[in-house]
Amino acid sequence: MCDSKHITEILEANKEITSKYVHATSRGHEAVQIALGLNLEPRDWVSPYYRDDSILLSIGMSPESLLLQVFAKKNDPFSGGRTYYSHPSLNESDKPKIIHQSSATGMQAIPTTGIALGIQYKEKMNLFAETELGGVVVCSLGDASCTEGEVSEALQMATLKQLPIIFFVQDNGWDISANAAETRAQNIAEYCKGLNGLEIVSIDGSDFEACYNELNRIIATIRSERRPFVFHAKVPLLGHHTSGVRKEWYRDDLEEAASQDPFPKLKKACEIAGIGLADLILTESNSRKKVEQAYTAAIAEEDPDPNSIQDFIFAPTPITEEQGIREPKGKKKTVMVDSALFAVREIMKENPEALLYGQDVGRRLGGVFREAATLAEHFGDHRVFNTPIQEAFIIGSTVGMSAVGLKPIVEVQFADYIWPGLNQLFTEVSRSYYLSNGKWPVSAVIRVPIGAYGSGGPYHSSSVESVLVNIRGIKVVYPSTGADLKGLMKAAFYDPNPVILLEHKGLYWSKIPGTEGAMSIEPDEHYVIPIGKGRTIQEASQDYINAGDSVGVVTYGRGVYWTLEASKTYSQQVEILDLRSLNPIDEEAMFALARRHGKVMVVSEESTECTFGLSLLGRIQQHCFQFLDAPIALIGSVDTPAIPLNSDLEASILPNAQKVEAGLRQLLNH
Ligand SMILES: Cc1ncc(C[n+]2csc(CCOP(=O)(O)OP(=O)(O)O)c2C)c(N)n1
Ligand SMILES: [Mg+2]
Repeated sequence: MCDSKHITEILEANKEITSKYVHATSRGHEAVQIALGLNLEPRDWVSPYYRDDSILLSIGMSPESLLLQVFAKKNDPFSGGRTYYSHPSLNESDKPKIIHQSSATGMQAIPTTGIALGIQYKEKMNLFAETELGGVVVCSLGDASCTEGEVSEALQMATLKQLPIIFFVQDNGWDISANAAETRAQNIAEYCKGLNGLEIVSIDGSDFEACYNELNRIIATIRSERRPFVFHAKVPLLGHHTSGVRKEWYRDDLEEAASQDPFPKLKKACEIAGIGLADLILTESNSRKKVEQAYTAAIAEEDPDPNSIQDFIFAPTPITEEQGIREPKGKKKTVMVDSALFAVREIMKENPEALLYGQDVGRRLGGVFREAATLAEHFGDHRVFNTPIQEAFIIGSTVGMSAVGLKPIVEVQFADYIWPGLNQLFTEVSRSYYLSNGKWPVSAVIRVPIGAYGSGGPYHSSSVESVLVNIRGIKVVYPSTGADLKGLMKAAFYDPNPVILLEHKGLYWSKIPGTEGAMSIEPDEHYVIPIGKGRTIQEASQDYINAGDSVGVVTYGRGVYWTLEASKTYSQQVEILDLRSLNPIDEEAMFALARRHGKVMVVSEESTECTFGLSLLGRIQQHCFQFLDAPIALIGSVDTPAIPLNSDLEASILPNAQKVEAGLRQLLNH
């Protein structure tokens, strides 16, 4: 507690220097944080938030290691200078583990509950070593963050599934400058009363001994009973909200807060317990010296190397080449949706760490497209299960699942409903590997049925790839055939990074005339396609190419079929490249195509404004300008906020073979 207090004091005394990078400290919250940290073991997991530096000290981090983060130094043990003070990520064998912690308040609740879900699964499947059994997960939250929607999703799941987790809430009554009276109708203990099966404990968080004993009891209970708790601690906030937001600007309760300072309370308790004053004074002065030395040492450390900025964007994947048999002999063609089903079945058979969850994927239905049919029967309800309507949980929980060594395959029911999960995808999933400086890649396969088909209407038809490819740190694939879907699904599974699999619903059964090509002979079980490799679907004849009378089309998804149909008129003149992966992208194949033909068309189902398709035009122009003989054409949907329901309206908005054909004609005539 001395170390923690002295860190706050030294940062404050040197604020001109230390507030170069924003930071917050635990001053006032120390007692309950240390009570927690001292009760945790290496088999446990904790997600501290930005005010939890006392948790970090009490699990064994040294003041110097923390101060390295204040100055964003190279040897900051959490992120190597990439993220702020007290935003930990830790994977050391002698301490509780910490997944990457973002700054977004409350957003750690879902990834952390994902850890607990993963632990429960591993216990059921006997996948744990003896020493890992009985681990407890702690999700630390500020009181104000508890009003956020995602926290409710996490509480719901933790309670529903009876997970071994503590929601550890430090209630200082403040949400920066907004107070409890204006931001909540009740505190978290009152709020959680309606959750059946969640035990709630409220406590004075400034009383170290009471907190220690209670947490000791709760943790022992969870180790044997495997069920969730809310631990609600009332605490005073004694320091500033952060280095940048100063308490004297708006706080009206400073005197009252000071009266609850846990530091003199602990000192008094020590005295009562018989620790001599001289010992206490010595402890304090030793701590002050230690923190001063740590401060001086940390400030003198090296900054990170600017050449390292591209380290840890993606973890290396073992799948770098196409392998296995794409078209085994003697097999009949299957529809695309079945290729996906067979791929998942093979994956789950081979890998006990694989599990599948999402809405309606469980036993009763097996997915609204029957894309997971029979999987629950095959593998059991613990491996294939329904979730509530919680896209944020579905996506964000993969962070925790992956951290405990599992390989989750999850599903968002329709691309139109990925938005509630987008926050987790951006804030947590995509940045975990980069901001933890390579400690926590997130291995997840996220299946997303996408695209317009058969009057799906405005909420079941959208294309969303432009938004997804803008999120760096995730891979995005968009296969157009069953064989590609199977090969890419396998590659996604063995990839240590998050991969979004966009699966066009109109291609699932090849019911749309002209999309029969999406059906394919099912590749064998070893078949994999490296992510980032396109495929030539159709070649042009060399004579036309030599005569400068050919076009190269770059497309993906349903665009492949519009282009195939349109190019019937110009047989031999049109080469089609199916990208298959949208991030990373096969630039090499795309640029070679542009150089070969000099005339290029991009076809996509999205609109032509501010889209991925438009960005392809930019890339090709940037790299192949001197080879181009005509402006690059872009065929996409008419630019509207949604796809209307009426079938004529839908058809008018979407590209089609005629539109592509007209574009090809124009290009060839240029
Ligand atoms: C999602 C999100 N919205 C807004 C912010 C800005 N912000 C940072 S701290 C904070 C208040 C959080 O209060 P609380 O959870 O009670 O924690 P405390 O700082 O009081 O310990 C806000 C609004 C943020 N970091 N994340
Ligand atoms: Mg607060």
